[in-house]
Amino acid sequence: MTARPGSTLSASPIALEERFGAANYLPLPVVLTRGEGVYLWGDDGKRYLDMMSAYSAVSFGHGHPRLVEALIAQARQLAMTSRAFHSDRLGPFLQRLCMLTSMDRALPMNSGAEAVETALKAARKWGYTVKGIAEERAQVIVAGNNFAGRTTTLVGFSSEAQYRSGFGPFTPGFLIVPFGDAAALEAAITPDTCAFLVEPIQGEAGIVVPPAGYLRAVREICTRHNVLMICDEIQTGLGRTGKLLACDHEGVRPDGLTLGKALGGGLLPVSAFLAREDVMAVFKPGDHGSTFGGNPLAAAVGDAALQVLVDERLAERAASRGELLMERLHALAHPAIVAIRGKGLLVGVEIDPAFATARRVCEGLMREGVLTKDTHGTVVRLAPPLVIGAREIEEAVAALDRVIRALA
Ligand code: IF1
Repeated sequence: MTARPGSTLSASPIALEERFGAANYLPLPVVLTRGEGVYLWGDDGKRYLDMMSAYSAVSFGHGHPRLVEALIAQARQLAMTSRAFHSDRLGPFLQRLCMLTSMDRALPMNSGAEAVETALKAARKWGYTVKGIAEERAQVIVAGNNFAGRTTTLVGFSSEAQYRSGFGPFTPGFLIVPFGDAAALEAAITPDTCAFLVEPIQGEAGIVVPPAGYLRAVREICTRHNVLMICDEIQTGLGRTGKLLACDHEGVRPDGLTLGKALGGGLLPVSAFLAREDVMAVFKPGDHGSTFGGNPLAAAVGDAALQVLVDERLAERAASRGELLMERLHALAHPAIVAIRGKGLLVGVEIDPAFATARRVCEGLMREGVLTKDTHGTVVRLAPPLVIGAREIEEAVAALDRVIRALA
């Protein structure tokens, strides 16, 4: 069926996606039309509890009034200028970012992948101009089962065959070591190593928490070998794990940090690469950029999001709600649940594949009015907006209990 230009098909939204879109996702069969707080509504009027908050981009809940107000006010005032000029919004946003994270400087971008690409460019140039690595020889070490985004460079060091298949050749200069193994990291470091890029808790890998002390050990090793420790907190940052940053659980300050997702308040893409003075100093005018990076609208919303995060004590809330969620999940004690992992409100429930796929559990949850996503085939992700109440946590776990019993 080929639509003539200008004709509009009266087909359903799903049919239109299937006819005119790319099949790069396999969404659950639900068409969402509205969101408010922790709830989403389908086009059939059914209400759903959002237990994945758009991969942690909606930590503040859907349509947070203070954030929507900041978006509207700024959109009416000034939205886009490019960085060819200053705006009154960028400086205060960068200041708040740095003050909150104790990092020296911040470079604003849009998507998480762009923030990680920025981090890699900074690390390499720091390697050449500060550490003295020979040109074109810089090596970045990454952790197995990482997820850093979908660009060809980033998938080039992914362990996931599907993320790489058909997209080569890939960017050289990356080395994979096992996640959680500080000794393996140290053994892999050479004089050409400029950085170690690591998620403090691996999201896509199935919510994998490293052994206690791992991040402190990495910090010590990187310091001793003059290797930049770069933490990708795009998924774990901004209160998600019960602290402002997941690194805070071990009192570790990285040399570089990437943020994204919730930084945009669940309203628009906002990300940033933050770094130590001498790392960010490698960027000279014209070295790096982005059409939308640091635009006044993004800066205004990002600044408001950081204020809401602090004012509503959402990191602390994620810690206490996360404890309740973990406690209720462990109480299920169902043989189909082989593991429960996570920290704060970033939780993964591993389902025994002999029992059911995580996708089937998510389909069952959808029928129960709870929306979430499976990851890595066997893990059901439970990562609700940080504004979730205790009652909604209880409801979500009760729904999971019903689904697992029904599938038994
Ligand atoms: C998809 C999950 C995956 C990320 C970390 C960078 C990025 C992400 C730690 C890139 C993005 C998203 C991408 C989305 C699925 C989702 C995801 F863990 F959050 F569930 F894939 F691992 N670093 N994660 O998690 O940020 O460019 O997307 O803004 O690609 O299917 P982005």
